[in-house]
Amino acid sequence: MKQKKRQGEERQVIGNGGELHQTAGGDVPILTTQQGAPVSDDQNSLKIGARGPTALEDFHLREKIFHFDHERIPERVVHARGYGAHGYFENYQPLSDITSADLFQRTDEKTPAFVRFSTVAGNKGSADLARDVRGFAVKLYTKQGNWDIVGNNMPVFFIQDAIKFPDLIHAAKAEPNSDFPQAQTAHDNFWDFISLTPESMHMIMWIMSDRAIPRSFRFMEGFGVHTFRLLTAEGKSTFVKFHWKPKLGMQSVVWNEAVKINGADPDFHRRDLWNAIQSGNFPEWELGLQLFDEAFADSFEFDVLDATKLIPEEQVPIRRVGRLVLDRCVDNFFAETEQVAFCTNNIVPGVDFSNDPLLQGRNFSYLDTQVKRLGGPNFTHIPVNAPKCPFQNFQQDGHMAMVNPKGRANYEPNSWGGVAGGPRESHEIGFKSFPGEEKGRKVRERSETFADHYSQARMFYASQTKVEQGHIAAAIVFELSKVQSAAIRVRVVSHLLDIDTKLADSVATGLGIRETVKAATPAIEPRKDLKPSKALSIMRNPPQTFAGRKVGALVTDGVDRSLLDALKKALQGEGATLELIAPTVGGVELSDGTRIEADQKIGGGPSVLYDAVAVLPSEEGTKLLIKNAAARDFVSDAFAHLKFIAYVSAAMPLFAKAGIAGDLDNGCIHLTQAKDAAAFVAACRNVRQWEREKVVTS
Ligand code: HDE
Repeated sequence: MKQKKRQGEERQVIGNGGELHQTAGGDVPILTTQQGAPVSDDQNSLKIGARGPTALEDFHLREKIFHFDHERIPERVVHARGYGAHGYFENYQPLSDITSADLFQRTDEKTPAFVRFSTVAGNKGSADLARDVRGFAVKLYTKQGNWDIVGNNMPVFFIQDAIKFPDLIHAAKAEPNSDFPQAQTAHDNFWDFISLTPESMHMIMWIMSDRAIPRSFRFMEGFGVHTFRLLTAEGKSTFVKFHWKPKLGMQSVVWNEAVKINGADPDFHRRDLWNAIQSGNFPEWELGLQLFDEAFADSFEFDVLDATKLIPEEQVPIRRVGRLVLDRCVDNFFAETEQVAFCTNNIVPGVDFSNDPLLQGRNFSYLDTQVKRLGGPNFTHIPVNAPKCPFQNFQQDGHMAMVNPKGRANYEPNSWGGVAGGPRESHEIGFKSFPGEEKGRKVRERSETFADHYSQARMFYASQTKVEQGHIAAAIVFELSKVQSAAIRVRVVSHLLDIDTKLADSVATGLGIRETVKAATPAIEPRKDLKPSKALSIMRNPPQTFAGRKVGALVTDGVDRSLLDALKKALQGEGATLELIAPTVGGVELSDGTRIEADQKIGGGPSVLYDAVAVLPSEEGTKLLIKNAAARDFVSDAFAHLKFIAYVSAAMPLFAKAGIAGDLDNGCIHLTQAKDAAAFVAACRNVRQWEREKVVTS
């Protein structure tokens, strides 16, 4: 069967669209220099005699090496590692009663979008499963300009004032003398800063929770974090917080799994996004708005301008207004994902900023950082950054100017009249800021309304299931166990005491702290009356589907064909996929004598790469597998990571050798006939067998 060409398999010739008049045979174009001169020999530089010196006039050699020398641009100072894709936002209903933003005015209107997901601390080549916040940056190419919602997968942030951002990031990244650890906050500098910055405590609960190790981008929520404004055509303002809700639900990995995925497939998240899009399973999120007015803002327990606080969905429900679909991978990573320039200051008529001091600082930072990264003021001309609506103004020249305006008028006012005079402002259509009244002394102060640092940290912790609370404690213990200074470890525990004494106790025990730790003195007494919010827990919002997930089947020669077919069919019906892991990638012979190729060799496809596993060897095959350490790890890790496991009787000796035969539980489903495959897939909807955690961590 002829395979459909996947994106990226075709090659496009760069150029001004002229005819390809010279070919190297068939459709193959002739190699040229950047100037278009055909190249006769790309294997040898020009020399004076075969063993002589290289001639300076070898313009092809010089151009090729010069260009190579300049291939790198500065990586992003934060969010260096990221992955992007194209798609669209589809608006459900006109929202003209709350905003005049053009993209929200018409039913079912699609607005092109580009999204980049990222980690924060690691460099461009770091691994995907770092414990970290994920960036969730969305560029919407609206008909009235580009609107960037540069958000994260957590609704709060570490700090309240932009002036602390360089300190936070310096502390979080590798220590400057040693340049390690890479992409990890488990080191002294980070926890030193955190332990001296109580405003970070709410975010610390998030970052130590399973939200910081998502299964992939497709299973994360996104948040605009700050409070923004929406404005109607009449100038009426409503405060808003932006949310992205994943269609497949939320899912995370467990920590031990994350550590192993980083070794087995450091590109796990980007590969997942790429594969999902390439296979036509387009990732999707709904845009949710939390809308509230000044009266609510005044009555809310915390300041809506404080980015270390969230507004519980139970207090201000989320209105879902449209969906974001990612349906196209990039053609070129550098041109699109690396060069995309998100700026919080890119907003459109109908949206406005709030006075959140973090947001105000960001509005300076993003524009500035793009000039550094992309080399000049014309980064807006790069295709991924250019608006898809007409744009015209009197800005000109500079490095790499691609679209200087034509004509004489390059200033305004001018008297050249009509089209020759160039564009003019429009009070009716143009962007208008909310005319809020501002007054006050010029001060360097933190508002008293920002002083509560523990109440919402407690609320977040209280909103988690016991299992999730256990993960938070374990993560803090893990990180602080890497911190060499005992004083820092104790200082962190002193803050935990203000959040939850049981949490503080379990961390202190996990760290082996024997002294009595005194609670840190809070700036104001933390509240104990905040109700837990169900929406904050991943486990309290189960996906109820196994769609978009992947099962790994460990197979050998002699694997039962009818079981394998039944499994494949059941997974297909659910919208999930199956990969085969075999002794060689060449594949195996099925019970009926047919051959089937494998996707992975044992060892190359460890069970951490799958959401659930099936262990389907023949009796003969099992005899080989029990001698193979990677095969034993495959099953013991799947068990330890609480995965659902389908198995055949023939696999029992492997389980015995891996030390789990006596522990098999409800999450381990015995496949004896084809219809058992459906029961396995139904069980997989729960994603993990959480009850097993007691057995594997005791
Ligand atoms: Fe960023 N941030 N940030 N940030 N941020 C950058 O801009 C900054 C903050 C976020 O995929 C930089 O283009 C300051 C909060 C994302 O390209 C830089 C402050 C949130 C991305 C910058 C913050 C974010 C960035 C580095 C404190 C969540 C990646 C490269 C005031 C709401 C965008 C770049 C992409 C990137 C500055 C805090 C999200 C240096 C000064 C809060 C998703 O400009």
